[in-house]
Amino acid sequence: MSSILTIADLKDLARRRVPKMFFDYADSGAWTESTYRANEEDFQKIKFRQRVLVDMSNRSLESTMIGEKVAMPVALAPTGLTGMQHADGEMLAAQAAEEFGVPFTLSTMSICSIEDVASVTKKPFWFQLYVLRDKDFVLNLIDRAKAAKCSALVLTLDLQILGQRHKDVRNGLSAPPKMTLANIADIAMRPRWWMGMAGTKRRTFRNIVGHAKGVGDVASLASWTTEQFDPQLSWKDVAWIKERWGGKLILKGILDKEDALMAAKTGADAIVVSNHGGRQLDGASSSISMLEEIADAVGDQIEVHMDGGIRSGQDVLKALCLGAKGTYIGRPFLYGLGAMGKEGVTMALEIIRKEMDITLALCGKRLVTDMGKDQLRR
Ligand code: HOC
Repeated sequence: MSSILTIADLKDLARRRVPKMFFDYADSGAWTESTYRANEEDFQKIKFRQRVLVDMSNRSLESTMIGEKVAMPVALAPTGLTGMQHADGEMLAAQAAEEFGVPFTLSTMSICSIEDVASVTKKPFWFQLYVLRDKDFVLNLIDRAKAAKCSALVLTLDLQILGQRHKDVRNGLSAPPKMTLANIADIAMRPRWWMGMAGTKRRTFRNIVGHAKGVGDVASLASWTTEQFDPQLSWKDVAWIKERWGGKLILKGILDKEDALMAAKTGADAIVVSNHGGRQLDGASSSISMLEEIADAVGDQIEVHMDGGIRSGQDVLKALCLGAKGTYIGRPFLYGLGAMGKEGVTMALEIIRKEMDITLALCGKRLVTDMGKDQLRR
């Protein structure tokens, strides 16, 4: 579609095609959404240095994340309820990422299961883990990820209790949606969405079957989280999770230097500087504003990644300049998925790739791996 040039264009289309409750779920932040907004706005405060008359031929965006070769240092973030943006959403997004050459991360709170995604992909994907109180269930999830040959475990540290997202409460979020008159009217206007959903059996959380009792609407999602997630999760738990997993481990949800120093001591392979897309602690700093301090403190001990607020290839480059080895996009790929399924996810990745490539050239660089602090106007 030639009318789609930016992630914002995909967002507009997704808004029209995805039922309001699920579009809002992807798009919302906690409480006043100030951190959600800051994640995007703070990128705009960072300026590149424009350089001229340097060789800009043979450019490359290739890099590595936790030792894995990537077509560009942009992974698809773990996002809950992805299969509600579009039928079979996690399977389609994983296929798009695989074809593009970037990592896909499946959320514990996905609609499609680990096994569903493994059945439609050839290369390993990453699995994101939430730690429930029921440790046997957690061990089982880890073993399922191993059996599916996932190549990294992404342990989320910042959601043992759910940040309140007002839009979800007001919309009465549930997966699948309850068939109220308002929902029927809303869904009826989105034929692509409901025809897709009618054609799949994957309409609720398939990773947590057996623990899904009460997962119906957002009030119960919140109370379910409180009941099921372990509020005593501590640094000690990272050790047994790491041992059981035995593979590459990424700790996601670090926003403070002291926590970053603790994370580096665990022997994990990477941290993700993240505030959960502004969906947890409203009033926390934006991820990009914390990145440099954290990367300076631990970048020589552990690989540093970041997520939150990336809406363009330029944002990715700014994060790399400030010390990230890799980045994650959540909403940009969800907008693509909601707008056009797998093709939309590919389109989101293409948009970001093109923006990165042109910006790299205009900054006078050939290799994405050469982008550093010297490329920014401070
Ligand atoms: C049961 C609720 O990471 C988000 C996701 C998933 C959280 C689901 C927990 O919405 O931020």
